[in-house]
Amino acid sequence: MSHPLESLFEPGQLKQDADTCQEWGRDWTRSHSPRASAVVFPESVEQVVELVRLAVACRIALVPSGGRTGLSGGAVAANGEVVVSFDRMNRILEFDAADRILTCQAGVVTQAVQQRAAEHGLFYPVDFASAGSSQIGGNVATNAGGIKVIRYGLTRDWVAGLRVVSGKGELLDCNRGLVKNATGYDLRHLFVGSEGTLGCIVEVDLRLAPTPVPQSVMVVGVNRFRDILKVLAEFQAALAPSAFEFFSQVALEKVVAHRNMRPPLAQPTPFYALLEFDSTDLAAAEAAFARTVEAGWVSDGVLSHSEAQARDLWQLREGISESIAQFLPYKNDLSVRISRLPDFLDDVDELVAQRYPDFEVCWYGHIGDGNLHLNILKPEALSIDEFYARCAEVSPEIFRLVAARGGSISAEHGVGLLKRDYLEFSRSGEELAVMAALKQVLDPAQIMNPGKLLA
Ligand code: 2HG
Ligand code: ZN
Repeated sequence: MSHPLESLFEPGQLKQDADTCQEWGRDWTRSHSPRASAVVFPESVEQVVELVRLAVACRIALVPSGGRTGLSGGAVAANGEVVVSFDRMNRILEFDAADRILTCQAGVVTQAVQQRAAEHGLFYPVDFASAGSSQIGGNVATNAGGIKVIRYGLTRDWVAGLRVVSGKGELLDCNRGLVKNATGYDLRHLFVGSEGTLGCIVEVDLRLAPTPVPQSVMVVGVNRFRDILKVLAEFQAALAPSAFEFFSQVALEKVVAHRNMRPPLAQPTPFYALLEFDSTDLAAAEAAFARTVEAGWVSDGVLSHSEAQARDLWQLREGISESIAQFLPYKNDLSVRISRLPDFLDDVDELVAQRYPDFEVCWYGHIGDGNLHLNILKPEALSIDEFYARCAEVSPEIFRLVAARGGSISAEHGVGLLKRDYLEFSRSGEELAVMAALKQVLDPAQIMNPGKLLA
């Protein structure tokens, strides 16, 4: 069947078969069924410009799509949209040693950037479990965070420049890799985290960091939720961790079973904290560990003595999401300021125990950033629809707790389809109106990822 966009593409660059539409029409979420009408694979910036212009003229909705590892449905084409895949715009274009900037197309996989940085003796610090398939354009569109935010910040902090095609088909060259640029609104940051609703990110200039010294990893057992934050404070007073993660015993059991691993400590504890730090700070870390044991916060701990051991310990945290996927979890990705975490944790814990007495609840996350991943696992006996409906009933109650402490209902996974109708818990009416007005300027035909982020 011919397609209005066909004239722009070579054969094989536009696909309409059911398998492709199914595969490229969804991300890692499973709550919405994909219903893409076609998938296009542009190969150049010019093609993206032409594509957007024609889509505006024909009123065709577009869903920009990266590695499709998202967890909020931001890249799901559920309403007959055309998916714009960046899989074929996957070249690293340039490296400038003086600027320490790597320029790449949007479809470059995160791990390829990390590897190329290492080849130049430098370091790309944004990292997470899906780095092997997520793409830079998607990372920028969602301002991806991950496991080293406590030291290195989010994707936003490493974007030195962006080339984007707005929803009107204009090519915008934002910031051009400058360190200093006080010439008005920084449009680059408007596109970071815009989830494909303002245009397509086509090229990115990424800043690279100096390579850190080798890192050590420590996993400690913690009996009480609140004490995890005391442990964090103790270690932060002694050194600068590059990661401070936590997970619960439930989470540990799932990952250990799924990956066929041994538990890290001789005795199970309700919670675990995973720390990563410069191995040159080993003595300071050991002393801080001793103090946390003495204070009664930490029961036991294990330290990596090689890179392989460090990787194994990391698996205990990084493998959780994948290991619970089989339980079709209902996901929450919450954040509050660190200072408000202890009370917030108590509130959420109480609510969850009350409202989900019969569900298994799996806690983990980037506790050092104030970010909790709260996953509710589906009991086998319940249908997915029933399960999601029951969880959705509780969501506003959780989000009210988040709002009461000035937190965010989506710390790092984005809004997409899943969190869209709850955005008012984190953003004011005035803010939402400004966001809608900005979208109207950059995407007046409303063809860019409609229905995501904003209703
Ligand atoms: C992680 O931190 C990811 O492991 C996934 O952000 C979180 O699956 C999740 O809820
Ligand atoms: Zn995470």
